[in-house]
Amino acid sequence: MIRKTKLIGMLVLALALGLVLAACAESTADLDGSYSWDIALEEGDGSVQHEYAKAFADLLHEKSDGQIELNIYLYGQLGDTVDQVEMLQNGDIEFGVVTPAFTTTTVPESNLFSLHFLFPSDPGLTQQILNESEALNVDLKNIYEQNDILPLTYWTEGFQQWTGNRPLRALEDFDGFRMRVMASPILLRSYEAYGASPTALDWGELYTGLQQGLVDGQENPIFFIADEAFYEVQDYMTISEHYLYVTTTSVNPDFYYSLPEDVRQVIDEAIEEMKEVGFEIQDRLNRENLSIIEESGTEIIELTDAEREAFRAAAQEVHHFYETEYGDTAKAILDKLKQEIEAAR
Ligand code: 6CS
Repeated sequence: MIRKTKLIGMLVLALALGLVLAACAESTADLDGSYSWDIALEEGDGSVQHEYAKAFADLLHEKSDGQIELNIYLYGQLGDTVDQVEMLQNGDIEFGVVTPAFTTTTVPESNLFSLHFLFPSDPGLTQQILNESEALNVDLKNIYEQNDILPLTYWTEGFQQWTGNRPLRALEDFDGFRMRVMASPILLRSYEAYGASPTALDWGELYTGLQQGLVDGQENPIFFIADEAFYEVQDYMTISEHYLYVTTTSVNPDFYYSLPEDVRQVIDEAIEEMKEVGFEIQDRLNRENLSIIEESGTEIIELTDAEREAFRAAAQEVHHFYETEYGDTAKAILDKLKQEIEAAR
């Protein structure tokens, strides 16, 4: 039989253990109310954005002790990439993974992400710059916010690579080449500078466009070329790494600022943790999917440093175009970002 003092001792121990466990669970917010929000993605099932959104939704759920639900809408379920930007601005959806190429009509300054050979060729270093840059996280963010888009974080989905119906190694190979790009004026300019005839097309029409010969080639990260099976209708892929695909996780600012502070804190913490998680997702999916393209019989071309250098040189006039075309603020943001990039190198 357990003696009374021993029983009291056990109760005290259980109570202390309970207190310790409660302290450990401190990172779970006890929110006053429950929330159901929508996030629109620009990509489909199993993509980098989809894996990112699932991990982000799980984090929000965990951190809020089940009180926050994030509903994921894949590309096409709500509209195309440009429609989704408008929906976010109007507050029809709370969150979006928004790639700057699709915001250039309202925020011309965001064209800077389409500049070729701007960021270092080390993705980890680039992610660090994206995390820390004042030009991006203060100056550009302010302009975005004035246009009803609040980027909470900038993150990369990996290097853009070229695919084509002919090998792409040198500027001459782009002569008259009908290149499909996202709807960003700077992307169009960049391929014009290489001598190509670029066209902006929504990616939902890209497979058919390549198949029917409406366009000759396109650029995207490896995971996307594999996911959307562009390799089936292309014979060559060039590991060109001419710029990193950068996107944002954005919110509607009115929605975000109307939330109680503890709810905003949950979002901010989840966004912070997603920086590393997102980087790992894109790294893994770009590495894993390369074999799908290789095994399809697509010829893979690696550019030498000298070959890349020719494109870097040709892209410089587009940097100057950005500086003169979009006004003093755009120029100031790019100048500051270039200084930050130099310091980080
Ligand atoms: O090329 C595009 O339009 C698409 N590419 C990626 C990697 N994500 C979404 C974007 O719309």
